[in-house]
Amino acid sequence: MRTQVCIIGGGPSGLLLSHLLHRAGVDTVVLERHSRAHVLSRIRAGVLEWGSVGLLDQAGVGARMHREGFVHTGTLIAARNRPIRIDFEALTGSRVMVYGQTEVTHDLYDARDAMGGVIVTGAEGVTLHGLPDAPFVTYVKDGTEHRIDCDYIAGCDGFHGASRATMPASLLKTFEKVYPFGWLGVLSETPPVSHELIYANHDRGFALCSMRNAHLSRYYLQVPTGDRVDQWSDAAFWDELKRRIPHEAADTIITGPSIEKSIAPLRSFVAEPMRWGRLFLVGDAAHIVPPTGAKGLNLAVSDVHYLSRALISHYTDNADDLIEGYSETALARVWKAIRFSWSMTTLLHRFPDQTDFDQHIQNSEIDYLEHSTAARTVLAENYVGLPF
Ligand code: RFL
Ligand code: PHB
Repeated sequence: MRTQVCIIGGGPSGLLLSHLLHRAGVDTVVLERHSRAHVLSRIRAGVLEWGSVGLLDQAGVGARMHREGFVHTGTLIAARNRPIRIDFEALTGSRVMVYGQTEVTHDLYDARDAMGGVIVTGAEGVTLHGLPDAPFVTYVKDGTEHRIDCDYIAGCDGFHGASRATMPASLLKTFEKVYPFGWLGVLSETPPVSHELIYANHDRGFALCSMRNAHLSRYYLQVPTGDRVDQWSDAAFWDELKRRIPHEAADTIITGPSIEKSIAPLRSFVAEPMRWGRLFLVGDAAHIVPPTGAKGLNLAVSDVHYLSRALISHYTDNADDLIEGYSETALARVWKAIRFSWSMTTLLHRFPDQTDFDQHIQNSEIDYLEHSTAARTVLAENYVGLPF
């Protein structure tokens, strides 16, 4: 088989890249290790920056998002039982869209199907060859080995994928910070406790109230590294959540059985560069952020913006300057989101080694946020998303 761009990974970044390229007349094949049902069962991101909304619209996949998603013009940061409203609309003129990653991925699979896009699911043993100059990819499907010759490879295969691992260690520089806690997430078929997200800083640890729709809520608790899901009964989860969120929310929250419960570790990670000859890294394959800033999926989307633009310029105008600049351009935006996600995480969590001094700094930062429009503007501008 031959294609122009072989895309490894059928998550949101791989599918969106494939769709944007196909609409511009560039041929792609997507290789996904898992089944479609598996990819669609992963409960992950919930918040889209307005720039991500725009790119999904541009790709022609925004109709259901605008019908079923929720536009949020602000969010609440609560500490010591006092919610501070960050008014995105007033502070930045922008907003965010609450629409689950599962739904985005669903819409992208439907759009790929409608255009006859080639997505190979259940592709095992995906291996990249011939880099940096003459790439081809091999994989095994149903016991048979296949080979795809291509001009370029887009590594959209997440943190544990094959693409980054193929880059020479002598070229790759990585930066990492592992946080000493994780997030325990619960999805429940209950109405959300608040019509805006609540990020709660509490002596017992961080908590987040989020949502998927009017009947589906998503909640998170900071838990120590090493905690297991089976240590957390539903009752224990709700009790702890109620202790950490503002009293008014705790008094009115509707609880119910969890339909999904999982623990995610928190880390910041960046791999540089994001290009090796004809291989590009995109999304979680190149960088990870702690979820506190709601940036992971949005960074994957902004990488896709830069890369699709570069590849379309190569195929339509024979110009390679955007390809040459891809890594530098994408990384400049990535590091700003890495910084913001780190600062939100530091502002809102309890660290095991936090001293009284550290605690005073955190308290005064929150105090500053409450009383300074400038501080709230900085937070809002980053949360709704810096421009592409
Ligand atoms: P994905 O989604 O991991 O997709 C990669 C795909 O590649 C496949 N794959 C392979 N295929 C073939 N061969 C191989 N060798 C392969 N190895 C892997 C995988 O099966 C998979 O289908 O990466 P992508 O597309 O870059 O998308 C990134 C986002 O998924 C991620 O950044 C977000 O989910 C992060 N995230 C959030 N981001 C936000 O923008 N806002 C949020 O509110 C938000 N909340 C979250 C989050 C992530 C979380 N967890 C669990 C990690 C909340 C949580 C709890
Ligand atoms: C979510 O709804 O899953 C979510 C929302 C905001 C975050 C992280 C996760 O910062």
